[in-house]
Amino acid sequence: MVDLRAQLDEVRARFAPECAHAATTQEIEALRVRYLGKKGEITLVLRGMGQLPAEDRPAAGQAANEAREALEAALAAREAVVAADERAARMARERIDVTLPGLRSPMGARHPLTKAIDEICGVFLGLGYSIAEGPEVELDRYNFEMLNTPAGHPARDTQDTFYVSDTVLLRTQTSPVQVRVMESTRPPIRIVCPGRVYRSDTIDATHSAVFHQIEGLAVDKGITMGDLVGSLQLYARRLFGEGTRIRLRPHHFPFTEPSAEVDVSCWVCGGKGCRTCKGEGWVEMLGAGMVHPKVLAGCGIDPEVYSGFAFGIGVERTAMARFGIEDMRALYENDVRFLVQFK
Ligand code: 2NM
Repeated sequence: MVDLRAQLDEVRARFAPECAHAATTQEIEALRVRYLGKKGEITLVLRGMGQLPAEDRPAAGQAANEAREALEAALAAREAVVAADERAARMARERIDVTLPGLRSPMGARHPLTKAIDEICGVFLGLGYSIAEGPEVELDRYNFEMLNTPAGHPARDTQDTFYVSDTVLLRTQTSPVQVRVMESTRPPIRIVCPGRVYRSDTIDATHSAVFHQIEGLAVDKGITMGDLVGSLQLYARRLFGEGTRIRLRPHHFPFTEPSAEVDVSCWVCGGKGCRTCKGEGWVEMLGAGMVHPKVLAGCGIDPEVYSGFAFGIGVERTAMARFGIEDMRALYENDVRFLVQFK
């Protein structure tokens, strides 16, 4: 009995410094196996119990249990310290600096053509107009026939127009949208029709086969050329500055009578003559006219009762003028270095 207790004390004495120096959870686990495992030191001492007299066994058992519990407690205490140290070391090692600046997504910008469309439409929305849209692949009937542009007219030539079939084409203007609205709506009508149009043009600094137009239309009783001039005057002032003037030169369009080309006084020099207006003092900006009675009648609107004016604005031309862009192709190349200049 005395012998067994001495053995246990000897084991505990060896265990104590080992436990105190165990530096990792693995080392602690190895100690646990070596001292408390199935073939561990304590277990080996307990094997000796069989040789003890029966009356000594309970006390010996109790001593062995005390030793086991003491070792367990020491291991658990050491494990808590080591695990805390390991955790602290790992936290330090895996530390993430959340104050580092992130990766910035560069801010995009609206395309200059979109900006021009929004600005132009905005002026007319402010005058009570609505926006109307329609198909880019159109019937020849809406694009030409109903706009008083009969077969044989030079505009209908395959040299100028992309045909999909004999009767279907890519619209060359957005006026077919206006025809569709006039067909389906009773006056008063006040609409602007922005959109993509197609012409079989050779591409250069001022021409593209795909470009954008905004056409406007006002139809009501008693609409006159004076309304046309006043509306376009207001439009020019809003877009190019309050001092801007307009002038009308007689022209011909099949769908309007009378028709005019409309110039805007140069927004750079104010009309004195400069590089932008090529010394003219005026820059050609749009086409306009009073809707031809045949066009109104074709859409079921009585030209004896109603009259209207219409106009067409080139979006590319306007964007180039407003933003000082010299080559139209820059609008289609989508070079970010160009586009970010119009934030
Ligand atoms: C222009 C010039 C003049 C125009 C005419 C019509 C319609 F449908 F009412 F007949 N829409 N757009 C028009 C008139 C377009 O573009 C240069």
